[in-house]
Amino acid sequence: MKILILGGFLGSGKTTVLLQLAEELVREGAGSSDVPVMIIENEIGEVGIDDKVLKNRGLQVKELFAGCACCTSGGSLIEDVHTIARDVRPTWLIIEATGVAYPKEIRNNLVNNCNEPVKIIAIADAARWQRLWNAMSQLLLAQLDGADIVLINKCDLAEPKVADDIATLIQTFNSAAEIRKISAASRLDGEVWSAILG
Ligand SMILES: Nc1nc2c(ncn2[C@@H]2O[C@H](COP(=O)(O)OP(=O)(O)OP(=O)(O)O)[C@@H](O)[C@H]2O)c(=O)[nH]1
Ligand SMILES: [Mg+2]
Repeated sequence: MKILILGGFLGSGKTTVLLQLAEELVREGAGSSDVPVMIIENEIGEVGIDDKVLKNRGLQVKELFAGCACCTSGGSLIEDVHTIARDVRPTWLIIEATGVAYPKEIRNNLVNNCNEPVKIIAIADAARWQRLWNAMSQLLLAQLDGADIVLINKCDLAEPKVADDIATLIQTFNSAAEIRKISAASRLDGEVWSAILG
């Protein structure tokens, strides 16, 4: 079971990416008897996953609404991950972090408590980057810290130069991260999936 943590500031596009990613994984896993993907949402209530949308397209996605999988204590998250690993063992487990979580801490919790590979996909919001940067640069950077992939999202709403500058800044901060400029509102191309899943 491979674990992906989807992190990034409130409203950056985590759920939008997640929906496309889940569909992609289901498509890839078609024909296999394994459950291709399970999803843990950090928040109950305003969850954007529309199970019916996916199922109406003939896709099977199991969902688990884990409630508050707090990134600092991590207790209920770890329990849920253990349960999923034991009872379902999907090929992929995707965890959408809350918009104020630190994905690196979630990964540390998982790595210390579960024996599964964990990757962080962090999403940056190109449309609101400058405004957020002016108000809370530390939080933005902390949310990108340790990310394996950074998706600079909403590039349809930003000047190309703005997206390039964000990419440069993030690469300086996190030199190991693979960075992709995307617009999750449109269909993402195969290269982005290869970067995430490869
Ligand atoms: N124009 C544009 N809008 C986008 C894009 N990606 C996401 N959005 C919109 O941005 C809003 C927030 O997207 P979500 O996917 O819900 O963001 P989130 O990070 O899951 O939000 P929280 O879970 O509340 O933190 C929604 O209205 C999306 O439709 C994009 O690439 N371009
Ligand atoms: Mg969301």
